Amino acid sequence: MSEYKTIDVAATQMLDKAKEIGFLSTFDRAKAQEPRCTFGNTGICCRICLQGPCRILPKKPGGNKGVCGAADYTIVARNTVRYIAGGAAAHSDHGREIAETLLHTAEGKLKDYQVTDVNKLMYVAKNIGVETEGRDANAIAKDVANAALAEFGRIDEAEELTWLKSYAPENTLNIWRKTTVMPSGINLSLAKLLHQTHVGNDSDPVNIIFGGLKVALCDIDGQHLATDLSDILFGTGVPVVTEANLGAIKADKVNIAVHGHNPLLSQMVVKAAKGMQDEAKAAGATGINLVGICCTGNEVLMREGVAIATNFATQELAVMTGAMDAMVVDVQCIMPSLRSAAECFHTKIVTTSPIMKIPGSYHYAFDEHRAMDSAKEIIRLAIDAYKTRDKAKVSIPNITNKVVAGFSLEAMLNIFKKVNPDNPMRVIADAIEAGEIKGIAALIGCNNLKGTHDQNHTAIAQELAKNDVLLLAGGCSAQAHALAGMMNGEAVQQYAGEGLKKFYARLNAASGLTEDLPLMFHMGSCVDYSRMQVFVNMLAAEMGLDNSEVPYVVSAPEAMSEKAVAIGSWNVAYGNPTHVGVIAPTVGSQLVNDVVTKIAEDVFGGYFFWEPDAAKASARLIDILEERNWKNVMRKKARDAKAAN
Ligand code: BF8
Ligand code: SF4
Repeated sequence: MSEYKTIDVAATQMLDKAKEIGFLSTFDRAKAQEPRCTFGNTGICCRICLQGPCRILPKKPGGNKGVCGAADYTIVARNTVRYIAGGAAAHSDHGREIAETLLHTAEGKLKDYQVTDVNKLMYVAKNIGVETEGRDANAIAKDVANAALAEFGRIDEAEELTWLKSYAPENTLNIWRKTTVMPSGINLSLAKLLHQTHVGNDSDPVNIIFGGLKVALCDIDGQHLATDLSDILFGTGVPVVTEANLGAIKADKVNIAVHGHNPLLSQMVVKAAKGMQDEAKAAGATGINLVGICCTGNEVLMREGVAIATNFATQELAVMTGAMDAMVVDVQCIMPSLRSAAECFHTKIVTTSPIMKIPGSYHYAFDEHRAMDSAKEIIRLAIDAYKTRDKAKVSIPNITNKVVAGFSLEAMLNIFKKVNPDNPMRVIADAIEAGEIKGIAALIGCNNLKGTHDQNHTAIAQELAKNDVLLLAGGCSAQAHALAGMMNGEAVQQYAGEGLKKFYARLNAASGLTEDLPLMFHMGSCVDYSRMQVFVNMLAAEMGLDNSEVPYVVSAPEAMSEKAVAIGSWNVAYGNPTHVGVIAPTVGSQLVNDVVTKIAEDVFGGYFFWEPDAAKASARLIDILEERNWKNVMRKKARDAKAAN
């Protein structure tokens, strides 16, 4: 057993190397932070005004409230929804940048981008009510981009968010309307929530949580339009075969990692690299090798088949190989410590966003007007760095695993269509109704070194698969499975239960793919989770169920970021039972904790549960699926009996 908190053998090797050279990684820093402050851990520390920090000290006279009189439930609720605000701001700002680029592309202002996926454009346009008949692609794209941009600035509260309204089932929309969590504008909702939680404002925890849910719905809206518009610009993922883990970094090549979330530049890097192999050869390498980290990695994996180097917790370890020539980062989940890791080697850290700079690293301000030129300049920087690489410092773990990925919803439906051409969703509905599979689990979220890196991701996936649960995956969770060799057809034979194996055998026989389907369908980056929700919406419609009755669960075993809190919250509002493998900082208020883990179910059908133990979490997830199935059978019996009378 490794002395480090990771199950990844390649990561362990690089942590040994880090130790040898005296680099203190995030694994050391996580240890140094223990023990954590109980006030912060349970959410009862308030720093919203300068009279703070105020902590809840129940036994001290006057200490059971903050200086202003805020009780534990107010403080916990405010802290929680401010996480949601951070997450929704990040996702939606990402979406807004893509929308601007699509608009400028459609207006003919950008030479390096074009509408790549016209089918997706038509599908989105129709869904959101943009006229397509007899119009050219750029005119339609312009309207779609403008509709996306309109989501941000809308201030008329009577108007609803377009993407949300166009994709959510009527029943769900009505719940949101009744509970007044249906948003109109993203910026407005975010500003209102920050206002609502200012010192001396709302102290009603339930009202604060509902304000938070409204912003969580802005989060999925921003995510959804980001995915749709990225697909339009760069293409919608189709199945790809590649590899994952640090062995994807190659000693004889110029290695460039793309890391972060936004595909606008990384797509250009992939494109530019294809034409620059000779420049790398002239520098003595055998070519250019691109690898991905975190969600930018997922974006270029889905669309271009770029290999995965590693995920969030182990990003510094890609530098520790000594063979990483440049790491190009955009936004979100980029550790500031990458720069110090790079100092041990020749690696160039290249930041590209005006809101994500690291002191001492290279900054190439990304400009959509000269995206390709920027990509080429960055690649040349990497080639120059390669020339200074110290071969004596190179040690790359000889570990890679086969990955089958690229399952956009469209790609999945295409496979189901091979089995049932007229009604692809019936394929899943039949398997559930026949009891062949128990239901569906979405495996999502980050790494969190409060636990062991990737341990719970993989353990929960294995247990669910054994119990015939069909798995969807995204974000760093998907990467955990890929790194561990579980994202391929062999893993189905190794881990799946008999029912799931039978289901896969049917799909494989029909799919027409050269590779067997993998144990989990990698649906993309975290910004792409609307793909999973649309899948559930379609399945609910096919099975004649409300969303909150579908045997579907969500699990984020190692959630870490504010974005994860926002994602979890909209999942709950959508009716999805949502597991989080970290004890959330809501436990400092029994009331708030009960609202999000119990009462939420009565209102939305979805709820959170916190469970750091993988075995217990898996057992509960399976119980939930079984209970939903049982209720659906009972409902059907009651309906049939009524019809017979
Ligand atoms: O958006 S899973 S650590 S990389 S936040 Fe970040 Fe979490 Fe990874 Fe992607 Ni998502
Ligand atoms: Fe303390 Fe109230 Fe200020 Fe929070 S808002 S820091 S509880 S005085």
